[in-house]
Amino acid sequence: MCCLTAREAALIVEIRRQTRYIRTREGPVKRKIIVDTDPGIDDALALALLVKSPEVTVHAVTAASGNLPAEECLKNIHRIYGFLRIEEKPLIGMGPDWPRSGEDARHIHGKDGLANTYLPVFLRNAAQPAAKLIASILTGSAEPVTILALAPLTNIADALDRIDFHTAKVERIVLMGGAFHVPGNASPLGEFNIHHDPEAARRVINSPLPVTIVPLDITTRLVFTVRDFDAFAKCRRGAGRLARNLLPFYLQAHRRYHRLDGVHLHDVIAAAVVAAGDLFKTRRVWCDVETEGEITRGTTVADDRPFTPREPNVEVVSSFDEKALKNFILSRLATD
Ligand SMILES: [Ca+2]
Repeated sequence: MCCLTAREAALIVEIRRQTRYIRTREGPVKRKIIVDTDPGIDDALALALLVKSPEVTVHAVTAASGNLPAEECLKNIHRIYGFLRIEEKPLIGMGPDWPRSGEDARHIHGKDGLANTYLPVFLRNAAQPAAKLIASILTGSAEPVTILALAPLTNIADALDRIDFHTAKVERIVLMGGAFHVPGNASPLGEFNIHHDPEAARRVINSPLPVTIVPLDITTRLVFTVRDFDAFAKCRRGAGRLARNLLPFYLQAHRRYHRLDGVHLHDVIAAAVVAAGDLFKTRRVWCDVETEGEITRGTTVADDRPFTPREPNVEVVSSFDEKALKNFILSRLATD
């Protein structure tokens, strides 16, 4: 540029700046997402998969009470982001710190929620109230936002109470929860996330927003075995190392409590629905949550009658390409 005038050089810099901008604008659109989560081993791997997925931008992560009280889940969010060495942190929120059902899932996820690894908490930034944070993002965002709910729906329901459905920028809510034609994992028919706060689940499912449900019927269809864990054998850091650290404990818990020689990565599959939707098929159905039953409180009911008078109110993931999905998940996680 030594032969150019200052004005010509400035013009070239401006053209290059605009060219970069245009390329960015013309590239694949990144989906902006909020993750509400209660880490949790499968939550941790879902977050790892999302930060390794160029299809999405994790704009905010909020902690919900579920597998552990929200304050401990918040600590685990910081542990996960610290372990993954993610410099660009999302906005962080935390919900009410009291499990409504009084039951946690430390027997599946470990006393610390992360396989008793007690990873260091590298950094803590102040958490905002989850419902308020979610509502402010949905209200103020220029582009549509996808909510990925990986925990009991307390925070999401409270956030929906704070927004105007006509103006809020919600692309859809993808929630891991419910069991329609398989046994529950928190009661005979109840799936943990719905069973933990049935009233919140009912409010979300019956909201006018688009809701996609990823039920146990789907997440238990894909089993990851020790042989699959070989994909992480050479990972020394990052997502693959996190998987190596967490999965042996998770496997033992599945052997002990589910009589399964492998693991179900429920929340990872829900994350894949957001990052790689082409791998899944869905069906429209009417669904609601039982909040009264003596034995069935916290269960999801779908009206699958061929001539039901009810209008569908949700989309339920109904099938997926098993081989492609497993390859997608393992390849995204098996990275440093
Ligand atoms: Ca979870």
